[in-house]
Amino acid sequence: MRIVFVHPAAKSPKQAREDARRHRQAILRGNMYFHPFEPPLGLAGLVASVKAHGHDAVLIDMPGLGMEPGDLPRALSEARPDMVGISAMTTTLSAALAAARSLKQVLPGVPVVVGGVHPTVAPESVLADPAVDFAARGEGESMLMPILSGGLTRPASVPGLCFRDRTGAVKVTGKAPLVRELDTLPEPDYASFPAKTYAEYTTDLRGMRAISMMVSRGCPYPCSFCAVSQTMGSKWRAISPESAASRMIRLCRQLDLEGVWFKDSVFNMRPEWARRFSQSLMREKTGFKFSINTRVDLVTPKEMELLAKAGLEQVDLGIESGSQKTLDTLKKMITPQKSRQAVEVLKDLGIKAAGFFMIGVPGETEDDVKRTLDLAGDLQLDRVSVSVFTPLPGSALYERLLGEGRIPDDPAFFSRVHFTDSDVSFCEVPMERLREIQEQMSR
Ligand code: B12
Repeated sequence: MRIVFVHPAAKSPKQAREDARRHRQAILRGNMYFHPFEPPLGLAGLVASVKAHGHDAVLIDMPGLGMEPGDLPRALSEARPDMVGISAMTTTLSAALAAARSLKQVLPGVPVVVGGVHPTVAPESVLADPAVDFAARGEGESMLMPILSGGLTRPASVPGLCFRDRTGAVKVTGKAPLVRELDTLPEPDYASFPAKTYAEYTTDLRGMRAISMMVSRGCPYPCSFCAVSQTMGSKWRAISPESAASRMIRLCRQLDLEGVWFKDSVFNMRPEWARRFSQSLMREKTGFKFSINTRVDLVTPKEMELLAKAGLEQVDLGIESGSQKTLDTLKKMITPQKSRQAVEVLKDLGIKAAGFFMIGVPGETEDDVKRTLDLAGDLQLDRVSVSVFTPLPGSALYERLLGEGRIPDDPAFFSRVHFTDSDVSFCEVPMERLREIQEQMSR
């Protein structure tokens, strides 16, 4: 079987180029995420798994290739798929549906499966489009074996696969089981997308020629704005720390990188894992660097010192707010004081500190937002990302706002919402004012 995967682009190549140019100075000054551009690691993992099962797979990475939507039908027919698999986050849903329609124009008989975050949390909205044959809920690797052995003809036998029955009624099933041992999966196929293009972009974004890597899945924390526990589960699972170190080294050598950017939700969830990872890297003495995401309450001097010795260059922290009331709404289980301490620990060790902030959280007043502005100013971070709160399907705050009738009943809403470029306020502060403060913080 030959599967063609599509990573759809939320923006046209022209818009993406313009945004990249418009935001370049801000990015060089330390603003992350003005123009998110990152490799499709989930799909690259599925490509590797299909190949490991002895089948054939190709990835059409539209953002990475800068592909015009009008060129997709030809690319799809030239790729001669037996099945097309498209990935969709909430913000890329309309682009994913457009890709499904492109396929049906040229190869109407080829089945289309749409998977990823959005179908996992809202499968009905995906199957509402007649161009989509199946919506996949959960981790794709668990569905591949049954699909590759002909499961699309008996979809009820494939865990996580939602479909329409003979009467046209939508059948929604539970999520596919989570992969228990991540070490059993092959490494994502970095040759399936233009890795060098992404590495060049990261050079500006992080001052390091690097590419993203993920070594874990899942998160046990209850943050009310986040959807990760709904998609990847609330148990933290990781490949072995030794494999993480050796994969990192191999990738740096293959792609001629200075280091990697670990995109895991929480890199150092387990102290023992982080210790073994650091020791494995130090043993090899390669000098490659890395950066991680973590929580402020997981920044301890001893662990950070060890990671720094192994090459830790930058830590991205979920600081979010200077208002305790807002942190409680977000269920972050941290205090502004904890954030101050974490940044101090990093600065003392010479590790760069970056902070994610969020304004416009439901219930916020101008005073709450000002506290966030003041905290961001005090911390003197090396890099920041300032978002305006966006309700994400799959998160607890989304469910709450939906219950309160505050989510607009308009499917186009989700292609407009974007953390760094949003146009809807869910708090007491009007959008124009939030935008002003967002700009002030970013400066
Ligand atoms: C890296 C990342 C990005 C990257 C790249 C995303 C990409 N296209 O791959 C970038 C920076 C571009 C990005 C941007 C955004 N992101 Co983001 N991102 C992540 C992050 C940290 C990791 C994603 C990942 O690689 N996971 C690992 C792989 C293995 O999982 P996966 O890609 O979901 O794929 C698996 C399954 O979903 C499934 N699957 C996926 N596709 C398909 C297709 C088929 C056919 C099948 C069968 C299965 C399948 O199988 C895969 C393997 O198991 C997650 C959080 C997290 N820790 O997971 C947030 C996350 C996905 N992002 C999120 C959000 C909100 C955004 C933004 C909207 C934020 C913003 N700045 O405005 C933007 C969207 C921009 C856009 N252009 O649309 C949310 C999504 C919530 C939602 N309801 O959609 C998440 C869950 C974080 C959160 N806060 O809750 N993101």
